[in-house]
Amino acid sequence: MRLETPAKNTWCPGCGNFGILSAFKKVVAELSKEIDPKKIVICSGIGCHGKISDYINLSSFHSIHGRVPPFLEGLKLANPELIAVGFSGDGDAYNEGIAHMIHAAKRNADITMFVHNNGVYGLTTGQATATSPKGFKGRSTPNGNPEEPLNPPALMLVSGATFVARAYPGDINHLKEVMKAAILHKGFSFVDILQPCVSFNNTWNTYNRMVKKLEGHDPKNLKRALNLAIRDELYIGIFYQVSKETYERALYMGRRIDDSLPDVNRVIQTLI
Ligand SMILES: Cc1ncc(C[n+]2csc(CCOP(=O)(O)OP(=O)(O)O)c2C)c(N)n1
Ligand code: SF4
Ligand SMILES: [Mg+2]
Repeated sequence: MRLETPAKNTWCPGCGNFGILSAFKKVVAELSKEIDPKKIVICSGIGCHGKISDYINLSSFHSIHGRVPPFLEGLKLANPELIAVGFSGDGDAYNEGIAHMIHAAKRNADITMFVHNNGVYGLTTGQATATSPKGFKGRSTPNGNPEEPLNPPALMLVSGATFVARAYPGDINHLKEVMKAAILHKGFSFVDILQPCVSFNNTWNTYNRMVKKLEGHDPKNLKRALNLAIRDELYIGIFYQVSKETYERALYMGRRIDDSLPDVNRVIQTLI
């Protein structure tokens, strides 16, 4: 299947989004050997990251700012057979839509969220977001950001996410493996992707120096996962992965007969 689209790519040369797109295309190509790609539905938020849905030939939606999780949750409830994959920005996921992220994690919705975390509102040209470092100078913080940044993996861990990882487009093969594992995970999977924005927050050199691949880590232990998330070293890999009943299963309370493609009306009937 051809994954390219005719859309002109308008990301800045050198943007970390290229690596994310490239890794995701590799994941889709690998999954297509086992899964019909027509079952993969992607949804992106508002921002530079959001253009990814124009650049890959899959069923796709461009949602409103911060609303990727509830969109995918609805999609998944209507048709649990679909594989629901979200792309969001740090402003999109950790500012505008943070409540949706927390509740999707809490209810273990069977969706995947990839967050292009560039620590800045990129499309609107450089305002500070929840993950901008303290002291960050941008359009909204000319004298330096007075706030400490949020820690997304730690937040998602305590919110109930059953798959939490960090990855980096400077290592596309590793990113591809993490993205694939996240998509294959049953339940809420979250990957914070350290995405350099060459125009407004160029972190390539810092990340190349600081990023360390996780080795020999047991992802079933929540306390160890939290310990990794709060450390100064930037570990990449799967911090946490456990199996737990998904929101969709719990909601249908076993009333659905099997996992085959449901007739939407029949599913709605089970809820009434
Ligand atoms: C409700 C709402 N608020 C604000 C905006 C303006 N807006 C458009 S893109 C954007 C920045 C997005 O930043 P981020 O989610 O980090 O994505 P990036 O551009 O960095 O990929 C903002 C604030 C909007 N479109 N909708
Ligand atoms: S502004 Fe930043 S995030 Fe947006 S395309 Fe350019 S480098 Fe990428
Ligand atoms: Mg951003």
